[in-house]
Amino acid sequence: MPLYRKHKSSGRPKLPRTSYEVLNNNVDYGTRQIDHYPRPYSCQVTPYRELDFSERTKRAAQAVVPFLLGPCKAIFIGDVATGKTSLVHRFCHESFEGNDYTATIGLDFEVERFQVLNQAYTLQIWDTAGHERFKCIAQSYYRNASAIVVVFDMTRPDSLLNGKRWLDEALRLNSRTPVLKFLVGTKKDLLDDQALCDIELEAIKMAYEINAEYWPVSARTGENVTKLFRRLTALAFDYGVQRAMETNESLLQPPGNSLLNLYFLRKEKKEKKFLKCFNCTIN
Ligand SMILES: Nc1nc2c(ncn2[C@@H]2O[C@H](COP(=O)(O)OP(=O)(O)O)[C@@H](O)[C@H]2O)c(=O)[nH]1
Ligand SMILES: [Mg+2]
Repeated sequence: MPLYRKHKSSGRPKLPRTSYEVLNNNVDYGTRQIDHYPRPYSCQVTPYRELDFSERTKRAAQAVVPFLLGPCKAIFIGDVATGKTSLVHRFCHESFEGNDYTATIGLDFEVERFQVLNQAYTLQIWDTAGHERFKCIAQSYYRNASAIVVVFDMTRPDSLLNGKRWLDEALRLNSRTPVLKFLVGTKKDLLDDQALCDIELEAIKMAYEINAEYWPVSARTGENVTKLFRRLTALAFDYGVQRAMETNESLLQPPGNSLLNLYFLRKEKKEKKFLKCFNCTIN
């Protein structure tokens, strides 16, 4: 039974997303619109220390012509039954199915559309079973990921240790740089304060070791789930725009123009206009 309701309930909402009304718990369901840089769970446990979108990203997003930034591919990895599918399901469908999940067969992906700084941006969320027998799909699963989310079950410390192995494998098969890394502990609702403290100490150590941003979440209650996804999307957008500008990738519609070109073109136009006016006043 969801603890909130959408303002509009007919079918899956289209862009721009409707906002969500929190009814009786303290979970921020947020929207798919991101205007400010979302905060990390802890400023101490993140390698991504920026407090705001980069100036370049902000200027680019103000471009009048909407630009086409490739989607963010976020892959979720970790031991079986750590809660990957539940986490993705909670974010995409705003519900928790309890024990009704069957292990994901092969892989599955969801697409979520965001508006970041008023630019359309797509998040592809790839979820896999993590069974060794699906290793043959691993290559295409890991390839070209902009974000890697290592998921562990906070009630099972062994799944935290295995997380490093999963990440090494993903980094070996994914040559894209930079890649954003998150370490996400699930099932927070099952832990008392002491158990949470104990596992968080280990998780924080691991997060430093693998250079990842740490988040404890619960798919059951929804705690921190939307915050995590909004943070991931904003970071991926920011890094994606900067990467595109550095590599002069084509971002604009119609294809063939680069974001940088747009700036130079607009700057040139402005300068020409200014010259004209200047001439007018002289004449
Ligand atoms: N209490 C609790 N159970 C969870 C949570 N997330 C997942 N589970 C349960 O953990 C089991 C495995 O979850 P699933 O999402 O299938 O794991 P996956 O194999 O990593 O995709 C299921 O029985 C879920 O109901 C959570 O946040 N809290
Ligand atoms: Mg699964």
